[in-house]
Amino acid sequence: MASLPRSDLREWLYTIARLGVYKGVTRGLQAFRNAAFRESWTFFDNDTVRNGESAMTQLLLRGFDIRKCYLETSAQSALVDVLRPILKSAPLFHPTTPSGKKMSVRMTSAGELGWVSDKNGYRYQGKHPKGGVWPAIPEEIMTIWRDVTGSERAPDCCLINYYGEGTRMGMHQDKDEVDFSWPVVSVSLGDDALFRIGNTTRGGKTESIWLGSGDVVIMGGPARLAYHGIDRIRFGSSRLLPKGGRINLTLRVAT
Ligand SMILES: O=C(O)CCC(=O)C(=O)O
Repeated sequence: MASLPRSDLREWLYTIARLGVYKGVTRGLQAFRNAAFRESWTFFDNDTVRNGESAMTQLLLRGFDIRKCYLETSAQSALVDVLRPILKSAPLFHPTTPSGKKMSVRMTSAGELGWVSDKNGYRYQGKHPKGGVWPAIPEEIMTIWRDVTGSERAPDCCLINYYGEGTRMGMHQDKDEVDFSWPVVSVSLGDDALFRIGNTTRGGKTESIWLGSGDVVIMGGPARLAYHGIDRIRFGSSRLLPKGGRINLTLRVAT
């Protein structure tokens, strides 16, 4: 077997060392960023429940009640399965803002009402833009609402957002509902997303947190009318959705 010339060997060792330093620096930066975010998080007592594959952790960031790893992988896959027929009967569409700008995410809804946006404004309506009624909200999704809100009042809309590569959602308030005393419950499936949280008025300091597949966020009380948005997704970070990307469900009491 031919031996590697000394100069090639040196080159290899040098490359490996450089990769090691790069990895170390990246990990350090990530740890620093997590520590900086954590300063403003409130962790609950007994907040971590080991369930064999992940740890459910509950934390509070500016009133946003964030349940990390709320859904195990099998429950996430089961949700994707129940969403398939919904997406077939109420296909995703690209909404436009009232000023005519096309949103980068695609959307559809389940429930008595669906959220739509076009030149006539942001609103809830009883029919898909193509004309059909919205499919019912599956029981698997209702169960999450009941568990995290403890409320018997059912949501009448489950907005389904699909984030493909390079998509985002600008900072906004959810304020097309009639009664803001009901929370909005968000469920993340698929790729990681950088969720930004602001204030109840536009502008000011914001904070961000990565949401992963299976995370649930409850936006109620002081957080109900806080600005929030998705800056970007890490396309391909999860293998839950066959074609990649991220699905976000938001359960809302619209009327
Ligand atoms: O995708 C998300 O996590 C947030 C979605 C959202 O803000 C909305 O649908 O109003």
